[in-house]
Amino acid sequence: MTKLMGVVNVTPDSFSDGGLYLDPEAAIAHGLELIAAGAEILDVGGESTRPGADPVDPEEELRRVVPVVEGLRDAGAEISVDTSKGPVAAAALEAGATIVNDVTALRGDPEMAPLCAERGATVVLMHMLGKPRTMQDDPQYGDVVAEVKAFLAERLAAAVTAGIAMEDVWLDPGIGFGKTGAHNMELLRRLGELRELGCPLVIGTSRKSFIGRLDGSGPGERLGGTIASSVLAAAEGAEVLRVHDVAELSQALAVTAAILG
Ligand code: PMM
Repeated sequence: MTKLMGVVNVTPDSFSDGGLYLDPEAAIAHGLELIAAGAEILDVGGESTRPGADPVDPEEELRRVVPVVEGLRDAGAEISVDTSKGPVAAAALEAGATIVNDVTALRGDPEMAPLCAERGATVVLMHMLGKPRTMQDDPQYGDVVAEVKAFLAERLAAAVTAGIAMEDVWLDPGIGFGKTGAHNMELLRRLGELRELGCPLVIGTSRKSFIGRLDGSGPGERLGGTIASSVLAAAEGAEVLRVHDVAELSQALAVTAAILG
């Protein structure tokens, strides 16, 4: 059964919800709503990874994330921290998170892999070509699926070498992270090839610009495209869908499961 990972962005500048939940009380209330709507995981993030975003100082990121993790730790969902910084992950794990969602796939901070190994955290390894600031400047691949798969296989091996159990690794092709619309479609169409790596797949299409490039919609107008892409990913075997609109996706998945059995 596919799980929903609800997005709790404690940032001023995320592309679809930046600034809405910067206050910890608002972020916690939002997280509770997402759990009530069917989220089994909450992904708490204090640094935007949108194209062109500026990096955030670790102290500021920690200050945003830790009170929210503390406020949600016993609310009925697993807590994931969306960070590539070891000190932020360490503090979030201390505060009750059990999953580290690292969009750099453990390349951003040499302390991250040993930390996750020592704490026995689940780790999400995501593919990204380049860095958020420049990743959408003309990304190029030969065969995008083969290259993303080879990258994820290499990062999985690096994680295992660092002492992280293979059972604790989830993989994510990083929809929108250094990819054109065509690259995103190709990855979503051929998810089966990524499943061959033997780890659960996390997919995040929620409100992303590949949807807007198809029909000109803005970030707040992409629910239909989010549902279509998420349902297809679930049907292809994605275990975790990272979404903003948990209630709507929960219904879509229930209907999908009822039909597919
Ligand atoms: N997308 C965003 C942020 N973090 N993490 C993973 N594992 N996969 C994603 O696709 C992903 C992510 C960008 O979305 P946001 O700015 O709305 O959080």
